[in-house]
Amino acid sequence: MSANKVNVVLGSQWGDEGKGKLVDILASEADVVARCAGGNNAGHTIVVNGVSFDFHLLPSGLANPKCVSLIGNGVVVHLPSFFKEIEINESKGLKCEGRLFISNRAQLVFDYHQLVDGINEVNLGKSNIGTTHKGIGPAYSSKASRSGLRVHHLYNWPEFESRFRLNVVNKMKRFGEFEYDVEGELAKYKEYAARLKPYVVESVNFINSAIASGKKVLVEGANALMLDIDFGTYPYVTSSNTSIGGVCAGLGISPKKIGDIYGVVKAYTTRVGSGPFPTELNDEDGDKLQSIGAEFGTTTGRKRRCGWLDAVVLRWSQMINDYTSINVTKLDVLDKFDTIKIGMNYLYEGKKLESMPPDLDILEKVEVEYITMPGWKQDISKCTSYEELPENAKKYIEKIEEIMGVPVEWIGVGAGRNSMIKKT
Ligand code: 2SA
Ligand code: GDP
Ligand code: MG
Repeated sequence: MSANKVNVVLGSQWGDEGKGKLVDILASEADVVARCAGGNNAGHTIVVNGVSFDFHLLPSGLANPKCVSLIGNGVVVHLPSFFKEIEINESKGLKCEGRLFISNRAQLVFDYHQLVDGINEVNLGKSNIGTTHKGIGPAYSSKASRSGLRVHHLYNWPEFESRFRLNVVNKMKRFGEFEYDVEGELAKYKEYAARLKPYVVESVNFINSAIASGKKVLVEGANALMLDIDFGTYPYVTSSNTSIGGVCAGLGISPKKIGDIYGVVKAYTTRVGSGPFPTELNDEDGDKLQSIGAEFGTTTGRKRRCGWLDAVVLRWSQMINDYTSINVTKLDVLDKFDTIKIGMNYLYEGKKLESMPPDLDILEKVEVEYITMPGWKQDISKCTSYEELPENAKKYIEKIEEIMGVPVEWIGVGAGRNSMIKKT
C-alpha cells in the first residue's frame, strides 16, 4: 500500500466482488478503515478462522483489532440498524466502542425512508429497481433536497424534533397517510442520541489529522462502479457515487491524498436487483455459477443473477477509477468449468460500441462478442502461490490484466482470510 496516502478498495462490477475480504486483509496494515458512501444496503462477508462476519453499515476493518473504523459524512445511517450491527458483532467478540467513529455530518435514514423505498418500488411496477428496501434512495433524496437530518441535529433537539415532524407531514402529503408513531420515534431517537454520543466525531478533522500524522487510512468502497448514480446502469443503480469521486466527497479529503486504488474483480459477473446485464446466463452455466459461488445477497438473501466476465464493464470501470492493481476474487468458483467465456465487446445493430451506452434500450439490445478460454478442471482452493496455479488459470488472470491494462496483485481462491494468493 502507498505510504502516507489514503488507499482505496472499490468494486469494479455490480457489487459483491468480495471487497470486504480484501479490506479485512489490508486492515492488518491500516490504522483507520473508513466508509465513504452507501448505507446498510451493502453486505460484506468476511470469514476469519471459520467464523463468518457480515458487515452492512460498519466498515469491515472492525474485524481487525488493531485499527479503528470511521463512517464518513457520505454514508447514510439507519441508527436502529447501526446499534443492532454493533450488538451482533460484539456478541461475536468484536469490541466496537472506542474503535468505531461516525461523522457528525452523516445523514440519518429513518423508518419513513424505508417505507417510502417500498412504496416507490411498488409504484414502479415492473420497472422496479430491485432495491434492498433499506431506504437508501429516499435518504439520499432528502439529502439532495435539503430536508435531511444529520447526526449533529440529534444534539440540537428542538431543531431535530421540528424538522422530523415536518418531514413526516410532508412525506404523508406526498405518499398518502401511512401508519407512523411519530411520538414513539422521537422518544427512541432521544435515547439513540445519548447512546451514539461516544461514537460521534468531527470526521473531516479526524481523517485529515490521521493522514497528516502519518497514519495509514484505508477506504472501503460499498456497492460498485456499475451501481454508481452517474456511471452505472441508471436508473438501475444505487443513489450514491460509488466510484472514486465518492471517496473524496464522502470523507472530505483531497484527491491529492489518494494513493493506491485497488479494483476488486469477481472472476465472473453477478448482479442483484433489476437492470440490464449483457453477459447474464439464464442456463445451466448460470445456475452452476450461482450455486458453486453461493451467490445470495448478504443483506436481503436474494439470489444473485450470474454471467460471464464482461470486459466492456471492466474497461469502463478502469477508465473511471484508474485502478493501480486488481484483486481477482472467486477464481475457485470456475474450477469445474470445461470452458470459460469472456464478453469482449458489445455490438449494436452490427457495429462495435466504443463505450458503455447510457441508454438502457441500447444496452438491453446489445449482442455480446465472446472469447472462449479453456478451463483448468482442478481444485485450486489449496494453492498458495501464483506458480502453483494451473496454466489455464494463469492464462485467465493474464487475460484480465490485458483487458484492464493493470497488474493483478491478489487472487482469491476461497472465502477464508488465508485463501488469497499474492501475485506481485
Ligand atoms: P439500493 O437499496 O437503493 O441501494 O438498491 C439499488 C440497487 O443497488 C443494488 N445494491 C446492491 N447490489 C449488490 N450488493 C448489494 N449489497 C447486498 C449484498 C445486496 C443484497 O451484499 O449482497 O443482499 O441483496 C447491494 N446493495 C444495493 C440493488 O440490488 C439495486 O439494484
Ligand atoms: P462485497 O460486498 O464485495 O464485500 O462481497 P460480498 O461479501 O457481498 O460477497 C462476496 C462473497 O464471496 C462473500 O460470501 C465472501 O465470503 C465470498 N468470497 C470472497 N472472496 C472469495 C473467493 O476468492 N472465493 C470464494 N469461493 N468465495 C469468496
Ligand atoms: Mg456485498
